[in-house]
Amino acid sequence: MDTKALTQKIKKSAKDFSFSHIGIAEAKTYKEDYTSLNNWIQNGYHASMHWIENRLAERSNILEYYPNAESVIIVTQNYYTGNTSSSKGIGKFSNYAWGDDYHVVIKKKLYELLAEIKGYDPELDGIVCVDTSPIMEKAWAQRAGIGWIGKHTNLITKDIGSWFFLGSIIINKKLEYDNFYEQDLCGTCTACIDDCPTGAIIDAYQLDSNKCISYLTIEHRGDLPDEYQDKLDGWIYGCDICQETCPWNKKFAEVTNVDGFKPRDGVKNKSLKDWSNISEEEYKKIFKKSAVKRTKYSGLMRNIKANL
Ligand code: B12
Ligand code: SF4
Ligand code: SF4
Repeated sequence: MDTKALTQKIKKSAKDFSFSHIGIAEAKTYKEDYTSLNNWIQNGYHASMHWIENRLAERSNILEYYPNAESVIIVTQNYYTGNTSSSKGIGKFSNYAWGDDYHVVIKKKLYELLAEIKGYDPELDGIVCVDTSPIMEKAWAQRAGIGWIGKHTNLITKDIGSWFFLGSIIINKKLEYDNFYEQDLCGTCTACIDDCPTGAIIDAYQLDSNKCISYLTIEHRGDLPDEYQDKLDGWIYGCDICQETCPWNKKFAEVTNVDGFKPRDGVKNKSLKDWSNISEEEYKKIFKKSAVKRTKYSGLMRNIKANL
């Protein structure tokens, strides 16, 4: 099958798995990935996420990670459920964590997609990545023509805003490539920078994880630094403020077609006081196969206490 026909078949298959967007970029070394990631690490903006610096070489050069890589197929999966947890006294969870663990949901679809496209060419091989693989997913999505990286540092699309996850399949076959997304449609807006309660977006397109509530409530281990103890603003897992305030989401957000992302029983509208009384057993039951497991029971209890 020629490159054009293979590309078309892959795009058609991805659409059948009802991803919101699909784009394809050429897998090669982009020196700017090393420069931006290395600068970010040198400034200490990765905080205690040493797993980022440990795989700097692979993360900033796809050929170090997967030497046979020729093409990166990027998809987006909308997770917006239309729910927010904004009432006072309620424990707030980021939209993305209301339901089933997205790593599992998206990987399952991508493995099925990979199996299908392997059928188009006996020599085609590839790997599936969702979040945890050492690649810079937002940069690849911009190269694959899907959208632009906003000032809050998340990828935004013109049609549905930014409430989506990114996933990819790296394959060993050349395809036809989409054009880099050149436009930056943030314009003069600075809403995300202005509304971030901790000043974590230290400059446009620059996030200092040390100050970010998402980092503090999910990735940080041990006690919260003193200066952030009373700044969590009700968030007990993740933080959505910079996305909630973004005009692209206010105008264009669409509700997801994945039922599994909708809020589970017992997660929505629970007061901080009720959260503070849940046992480890209850925690395990409520968050079975949920991304919230990442912060562990002790981390969630720490976050709840800081908000009381
Ligand atoms: C580490 C990480 C975090 C860290 C650091 C965030 C960050 N900005 O990097 C923490 C824990 C804080 C975090 C939080 C969140 N994360 Co996160 N995270 C990642 C992860 C694993 C790596 C990101 C990375 O490489 N960072 C390194 C630095 C160098 O990149 P950077 O901030 O993007 O900054 C550079 C670029 O902006 C670059 N740049 C590139 N292009 C351009 C263009 C211009 C014009 C300019 C000026 C700069 C620029 O310059 C900057 C560095 O100098 C990715 C998954 C993956 N494998 O990629 C998910 C990922 C980025 N996270 C995701 C999500 C959903 C979130 C949260 C929304 C979750 C939540 N609600 O709590 C928050 C959002 C916080 C925020 N404002 O960014 C999604 C984003 C989807 C999307 N629409 O973009 C991803 C892609 C996971 C996934 N598979 O879906 N995350
Ligand atoms: S996730 Fe919250 S704390 Fe982090 S940059 Fe966005 S608004 Fe600020
Ligand atoms: S809030 Fe404004 S500046 Fe921030 S990402 Fe959205 S459009 Fe860009």
